[in-house]
Amino acid sequence: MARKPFYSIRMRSAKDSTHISGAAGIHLLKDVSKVVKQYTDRALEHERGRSDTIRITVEELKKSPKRIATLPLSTVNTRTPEAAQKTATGLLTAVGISERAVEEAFASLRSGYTMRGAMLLDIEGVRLEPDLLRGVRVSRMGIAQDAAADLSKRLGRLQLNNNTVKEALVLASKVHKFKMVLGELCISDDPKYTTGYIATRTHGYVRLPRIKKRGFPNGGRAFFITGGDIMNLIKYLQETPVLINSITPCQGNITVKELLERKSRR
Ligand code: WAQ
Ligand code: MG
Repeated sequence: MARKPFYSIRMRSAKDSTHISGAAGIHLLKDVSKVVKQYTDRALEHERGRSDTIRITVEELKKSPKRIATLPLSTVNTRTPEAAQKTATGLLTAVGISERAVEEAFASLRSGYTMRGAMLLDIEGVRLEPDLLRGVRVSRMGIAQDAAADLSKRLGRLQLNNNTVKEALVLASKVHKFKMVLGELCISDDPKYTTGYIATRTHGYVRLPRIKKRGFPNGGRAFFITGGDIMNLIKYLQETPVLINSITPCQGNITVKELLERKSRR
């Protein structure tokens, strides 16, 4: 039983009541104050502006986190927002999500409003989240130290070893462990970060460069959901602690055709 306790650390920050930055992780006691400082610095030095309000929650986990592996990572070298949307649509419809739902998600994510959390859409594109303005924030996920070192090494070979990629992969890996989630679309809210991704259990985490134009300050996430208990899903996303403890392959550029040949692993 002498297992060391873990701590969930979450941060969100705002300026003039507009969301600036958010982050979450699971850490050992010895790293808590270091991480609190890192999160604080991030909120004060963000591309979107210096936060005037920063909320950080540190909480000891009462339950041991569920251990999972990452989704496999790859990149389709899309060159324009239109090409990225077309690729996203091809992959997401391959797992049973309707074209209309994908279109609806793109339209909402490209509108002038950035939500704090993710939208939930059924496969026809009907919005399911109880709070349509806030969305659902995934939290209580992190990566164990050994796995983080392994991931950094693999991403380093692809020149992708940065927090943005690592944190998005951790989040998507937690989300897609829950079988009601069929797919995800993500566009960063950072005006300089123009690479987004889609994720499915079949295709893994697929990066989509130039999904938005440089300088565009809005972004968001959409999770595509199939039948089941929505409140149970939301509880998992927000509350169940999940720790990445192993890394599956990370590769460079891949074609849509190669991805579509991957068999479903549901
Ligand atoms: N739970 C749910 N939704 C979230 C969360 C969360 N914990 N964090 C952010 N979002 C939503 C929110 O609407 C943000 O505006 C939006 O997602 C984008 O968040 O491999 O940086 O943190 O190179 O800006 C993709 C990386 C980066 C692609 C995504 O997202 C790659 C990114 P951001
Ligand atoms: Mg951001």
